[in-house]
Amino acid sequence: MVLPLSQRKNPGVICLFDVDGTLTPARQSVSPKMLQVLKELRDHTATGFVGGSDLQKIREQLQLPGAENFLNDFDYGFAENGLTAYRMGEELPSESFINWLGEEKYKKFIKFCLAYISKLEIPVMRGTFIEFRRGMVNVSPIGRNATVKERIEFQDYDREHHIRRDFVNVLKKEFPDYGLTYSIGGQISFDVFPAGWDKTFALQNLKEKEDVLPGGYKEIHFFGDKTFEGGNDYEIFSHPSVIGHTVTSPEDTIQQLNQLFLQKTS
Ligand code: M1P
Repeated sequence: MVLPLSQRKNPGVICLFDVDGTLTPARQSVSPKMLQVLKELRDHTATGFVGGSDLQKIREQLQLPGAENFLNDFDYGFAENGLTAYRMGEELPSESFINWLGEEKYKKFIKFCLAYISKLEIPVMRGTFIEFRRGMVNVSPIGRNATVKERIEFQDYDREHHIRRDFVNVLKKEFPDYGLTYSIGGQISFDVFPAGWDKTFALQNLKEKEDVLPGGYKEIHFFGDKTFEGGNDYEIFSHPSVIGHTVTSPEDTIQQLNQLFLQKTS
């Protein structure tokens, strides 16, 4: 049974988690051990995930085959940096990237990206170079259809040749007045969204009524692996209301939770 927020061992404390590299290996499934730790943690604090990917992809990663709706395993679920938001399994109102930017500006931007990608010289190109999402657009020079092996190879290639970094710099110069933020969060792509629509966007949904959680949240912890400047966890990690924790892998996340909240040695 899930305890009401006010009856957790540390009421007013919440732990938020990035998904890729923090709760799961990049684009892979969560382990049963991680799910067990998160379940135990929920007796101590409120919990939530804050992923850059859309809900469908996060579901593929956090919901094991045959399991019930994974949104019920967390108090809050934030996909696309919080543009899609759930509280206690119920969807909250959301925003959209296309409404914010407008069709004409969006088309100009996409055409430029596709033209730029068409001129790239990289070892492998697959399909789905641009993915349109509710709260952002995701741009991938190799294409989102790349296999796990091709992803890793691209990531290594990109570390040496800075394909994504250079692409982002060109976009910043080409569209200086668009008010966009670029975030290299994963292995093969970067996310583009309105300035301020980074993971801090999710924080506005953490306001609880006095009768549900007297005094609201006093400590917001965030765990992420891309907490460096330019990484997609950086803004929420360094937000003044947030206590940020950098992790190196899902195993490290478990270890830190054991030390901080579960009083276990792993
Ligand atoms: O959650 C981190 C990133 O995961 C994916 O990135 P990639 O496919 O490049 O590994 C994407 O879903 C991206 O939007 C997200 O930020």
